Amino acid sequence: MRLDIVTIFPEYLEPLNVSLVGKARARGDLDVRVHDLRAWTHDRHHTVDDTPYGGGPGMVMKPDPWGEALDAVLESGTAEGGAEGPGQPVQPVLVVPTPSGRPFTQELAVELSGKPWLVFTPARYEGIDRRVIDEYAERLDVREVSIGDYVLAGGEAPVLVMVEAVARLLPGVLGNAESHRDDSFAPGAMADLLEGPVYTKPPEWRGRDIPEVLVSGHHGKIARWRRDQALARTTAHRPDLIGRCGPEAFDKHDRATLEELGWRQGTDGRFWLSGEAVEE
Ligand code: JD2
Repeated sequence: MRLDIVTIFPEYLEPLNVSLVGKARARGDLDVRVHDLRAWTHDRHHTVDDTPYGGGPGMVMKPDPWGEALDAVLESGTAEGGAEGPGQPVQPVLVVPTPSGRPFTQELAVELSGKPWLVFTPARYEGIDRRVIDEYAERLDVREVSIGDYVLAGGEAPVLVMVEAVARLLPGVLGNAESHRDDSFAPGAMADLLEGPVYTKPPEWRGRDIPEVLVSGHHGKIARWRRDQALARTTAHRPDLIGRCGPEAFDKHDRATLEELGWRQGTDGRFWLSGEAVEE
């Protein structure tokens, strides 16, 4: 997979040299190219921003540097050949981080991990002149995405987040293809519950033991205990995930556990939280 990132802060993307993504690059499984947007400015001050039309606070990124940068990046890769076969023109998916984008989810990470080429445009200031997105949306698959409901100062941290989420799904990158099936939020994972606690050696630490069941060797009981822990944690931190599940997501023991956690089943089979069951 090829990734291009255009930014005024190339050094912000240094973490892409480390750990899972860094190793995937070193192996040649990932071709990451970081570009300095200011290379496509032509004035003495390498200006990338200007005041907003209509007034208001802050600055907006000028369309010209972005247009020249994106044209150059697209030009550099449109004859590489991908899933369509060798020599076929490959077009990237353009991923635009913005607080007003659609939520970046595990489902989108899975979809993007199947693409041969992604181009990211992390902006600063109040974002990029709208005409740039409209222009490339006529030629490319453009995804405006947000990594969560909080306001950052720019798109570089979201790019680090998204690249890590996508890269760990690439064949060979995690080392173990099985390892991501149970992820919280993986589509079709354990009914989309949060994961419960995990433990390792030593068996006693600062007077704290491991839950007995985990050393019992009883695989059925262990699976059931983990499921109950997942239901409890999801009730405490993300009750919305349980509320949105249909009744078929839960077996008889699940229903008993949910009832103990304060859930009641409505006439439509969905669960709702009665009273004050959420702790912490
Ligand atoms: C960004 C800014 C417009 C306010 C480029 C913020 C984001 N989940 C997320 N929160 N914030 C961002 C994000 C992404 C790109 C930019 N800013 C600052 N722009 C209004 C603040 C500029 C994502 N993804």
